[in-house]
Amino acid sequence: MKEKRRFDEGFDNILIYDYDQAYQDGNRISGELLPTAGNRPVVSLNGEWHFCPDVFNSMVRSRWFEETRVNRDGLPLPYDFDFEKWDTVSVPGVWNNQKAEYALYEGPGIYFTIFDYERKPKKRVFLRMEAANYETRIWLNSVYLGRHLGGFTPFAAEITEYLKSQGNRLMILADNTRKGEQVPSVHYDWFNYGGIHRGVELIETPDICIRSVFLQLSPDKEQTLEYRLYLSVNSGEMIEKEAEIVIKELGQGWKVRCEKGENGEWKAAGCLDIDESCLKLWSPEQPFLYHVTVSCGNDVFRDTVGFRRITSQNRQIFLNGKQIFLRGMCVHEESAIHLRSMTEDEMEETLKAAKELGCNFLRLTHYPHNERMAKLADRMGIMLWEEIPVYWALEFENPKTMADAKGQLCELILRDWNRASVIIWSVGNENPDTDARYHFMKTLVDTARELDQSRLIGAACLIDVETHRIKDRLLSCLDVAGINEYYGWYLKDYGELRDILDHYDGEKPIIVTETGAEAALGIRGSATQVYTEECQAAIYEKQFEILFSYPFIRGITPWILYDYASMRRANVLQKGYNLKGLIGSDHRSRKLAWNVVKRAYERKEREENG
Ligand code: GCB
Repeated sequence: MKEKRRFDEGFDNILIYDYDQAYQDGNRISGELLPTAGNRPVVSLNGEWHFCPDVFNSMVRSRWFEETRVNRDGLPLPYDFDFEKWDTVSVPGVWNNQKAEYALYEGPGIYFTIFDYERKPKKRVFLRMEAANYETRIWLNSVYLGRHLGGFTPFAAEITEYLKSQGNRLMILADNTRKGEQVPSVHYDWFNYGGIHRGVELIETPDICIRSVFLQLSPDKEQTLEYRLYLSVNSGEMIEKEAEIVIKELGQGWKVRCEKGENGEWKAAGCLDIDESCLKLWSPEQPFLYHVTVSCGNDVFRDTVGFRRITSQNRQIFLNGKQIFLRGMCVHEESAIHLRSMTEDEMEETLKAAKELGCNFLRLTHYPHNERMAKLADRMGIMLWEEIPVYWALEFENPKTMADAKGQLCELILRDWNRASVIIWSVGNENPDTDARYHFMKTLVDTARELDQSRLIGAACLIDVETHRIKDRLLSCLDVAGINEYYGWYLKDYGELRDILDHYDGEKPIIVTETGAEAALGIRGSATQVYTEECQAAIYEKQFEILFSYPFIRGITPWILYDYASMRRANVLQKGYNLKGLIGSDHRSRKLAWNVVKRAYERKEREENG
């Protein structure tokens, strides 16, 4: 056989332009497989991994993953990699704060680890990643498993047939290059942190694996729970045709029948009768969670689920039939120390700060936050708005962009559809109302509705600042109208805001999804001097005075709880930070506006409760 030589096709791709093609299309690793771990015991792969920025895409271009060190005759070849000798970084973690050289790096980065695994007979093993930014490609023992797009949602790949008992070599290429076709695209107002910023784990299941489970009160039928159960079946013939759903605190269990759909997928879906008068409904005042166990064959999936109904009608929002007002704040996923790779303690601190401020609601902007956040919010009684990064200008006419956005939306919904705290799925933020964008967003709204009828669907829309009207066509498809407005800050005439609201003739309740102003911590002065704490506080006072006087405004989430990094903010005070936080980027120091919001929310809560 002809020996592969340097520059021969297939050995080294340095002379080929589209060397990457085989690793681009197809092989999509999606979040459908194990959107949550289902509380199964997992083997964590978190820890120190070897890392190397891959500035010239050598992992793929020069096929480093093959680890070729000798030729066919066993003679040593030169090689340019040293996976297990490279420096290490923490997984999970963003690479930006792990070494000074990585601080502003955007591009592909290679992660490498070695692990042993004690295989048990008849078990399947999955590699599950909670998120990595943005395009992730995985090789195990030199076998390419596929790629995933989207920086904030989980995905899993079955690795059963490639796994060895010792010395498994796992290579993950995480690439945070900003590209036009991506979601978000190239320009946004937050920091593009790189790396495997959430956990990596192995999950073992029997041949029949419960992929995901949806369980929630029927939005329109009383005394009824709706369930959907999706299976991944390894063997051709499935023996078990029944699954069991048990809700511990109700002392009730149901046997349900699994069927093979036309697409060959095993699933079960239907309704369960319950006595609703015995049910403790989930609410911020009573965040009660039930222990749910679902079993099929030998697989067991566990979850803690709160049951509640969220609806909107006649410009109002109702939780369990009771009219509510959403006292909220926007928040990015970024902590003072771990940046985007927040720890559970840091997430809990965020929720505690929101509660102290008087919030019952948070808008998790502008992308899916860590899966632990919604679990904590379930327990702590904070309602959530969850969003995908369909943000500012995107390639709305590009089918790849559509597929990517849809993929991220589905992965978020499958991951969190049992979280009672999540009351609104948002399909995006501030995109101008063009035909292409309308069709794009409408497809996302339809996708969300098809997957989940137990929540409201929203988006943060723009006001028409020329005509002073709220007329984004997308609003007709939504359950709640999110409106971003920065009167007092970017636009100065509060009269225009009143004009806009006086003429609102829509049927949907409005949530003011953004309003606010910047203030550099500790910079004091007069209320008319931009960037002073006084100026920010005065804008908040005025905004609350106006917004609270319109009864169809049923929620407010000002921008934003904490200052956060954004490279497009470079004046002498900002220094790479968006300073619209009520709290500084240290997550401790509060600005004057904190008290304005706290007082306003206390007053609002008293009013709403009569
Ligand atoms: C917006 C965006 C948000 C920005 C904010 C600002 O409208 O939705 O992501 O960061 O304005 O600070 O200007």
